[in-house]
Amino acid sequence: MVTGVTGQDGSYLAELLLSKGYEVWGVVRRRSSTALARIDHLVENDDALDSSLHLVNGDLRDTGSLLKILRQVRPDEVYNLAAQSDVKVSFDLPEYTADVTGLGPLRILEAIRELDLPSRYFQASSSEMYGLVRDSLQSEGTPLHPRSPYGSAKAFAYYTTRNYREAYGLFAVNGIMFNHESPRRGESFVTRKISLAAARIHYGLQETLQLGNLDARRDWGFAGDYMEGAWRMLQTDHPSDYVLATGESRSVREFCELVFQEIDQPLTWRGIGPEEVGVGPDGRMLVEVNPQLYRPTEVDILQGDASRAGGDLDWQPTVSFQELVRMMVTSDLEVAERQAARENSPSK
Ligand code: NAP
Ligand code: G4F
Repeated sequence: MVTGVTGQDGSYLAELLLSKGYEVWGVVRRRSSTALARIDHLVENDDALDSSLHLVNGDLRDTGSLLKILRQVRPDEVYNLAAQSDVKVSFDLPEYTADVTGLGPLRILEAIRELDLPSRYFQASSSEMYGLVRDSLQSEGTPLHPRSPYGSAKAFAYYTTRNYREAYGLFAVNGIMFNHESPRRGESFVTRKISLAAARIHYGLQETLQLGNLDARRDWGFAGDYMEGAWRMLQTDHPSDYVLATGESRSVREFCELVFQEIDQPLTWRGIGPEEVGVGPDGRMLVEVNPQLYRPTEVDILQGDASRAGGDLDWQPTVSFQELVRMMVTSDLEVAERQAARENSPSK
């Protein structure tokens, strides 16, 4: 059972599980329009695979739906990837975020316990919980200091997962995942926002890119690698929590620089703080800072130590930072090319 199957991670995890011959039950919440873009290829290929993907209606805010699915499916493994996962949005929707991202996991764990299922449970925990970081490299033992309603909700879910393991003996684990990206990343997250904007600028569809804090640093890896790690965590003999990270930290500014290099528009930075802009080789302003995109409290730097996952799970990231940037820009150039073709089509 995979919650959040329509999200970035859910699509990679569903692919991985199907390739291993699993029968996958993906939980989908009700939308007024389809939200299946990321898994369309899996649904369509259903017949071509030995295993299969079933989609069921459910919502992390609705205990009854979770109980019904768990009772019907009796899954061997539950991957809880669903969340209101946007940190900035969590400041605007704190109660909603606490409900989905914090209480949602509790509802699933309580249902597993209530139904007395032997299901193994994976919780998508987040490096955002470290917040105001206490160690230069964050590992499983680093104290938590959340800096957003999202981080606080994830911390509640993290402790709840541990408590259900200790109190009731459930096989319940936290993957403490640092930022991971891909061409399927949601467009509001900074990496995808940059790669898509650069591609659109390349095709003349957009003039400039507005960003918030350019100095924030993140440990960015490839989403597919992190879902391999999630799967490995449920195949161990003893349930335990693991950090998944690359160990490298880069700034938003560095990410921007590499992306614009990929489209042959190397940036030069001018000005400081809210006045800072990034200009292209011909002096055109391509990037500008918009202070409205700053957060009330920021997580300045994240850099993870995944050596425990390396030792116990034999897990390593396989995609470098440069490869990740190239992968995202290549994909978004194709997206923007299609958008440009539509803009220029005579029928428009
Ligand atoms: P994502 O693309 O935002 O996907 C979130 C998924 O949750 C979507 O399928 C969404 O459905 C679903 N969802 C949201 N609210 C729901 C609700 N009330 N009931 C049921 N489903 C709901 O996130 P992601 O990047 O794949 O991340 C997956 C998980 O890992 C999340 O829990 C996230 O917080 C966590 N995480 C992510 C990262 C990262 O860097 N990506 C790092 C650490 C932890 P719709 O498609 O209908 O919106
Ligand atoms: O891409 P972001 O929105 O990701 P953030 O806040 O690190 O959260 C992501 O990673 C977490 C793991 O650490 C996940 F748990 C969470 O679900 C999500 O996937 O922002 C990254 C950084 C921030 O410091 C932000 O202030 O980029 C900075 N930033 C600068 N300009 C921007 C922008 N972020 C966004 N989204 N949009 C901007 O224009």
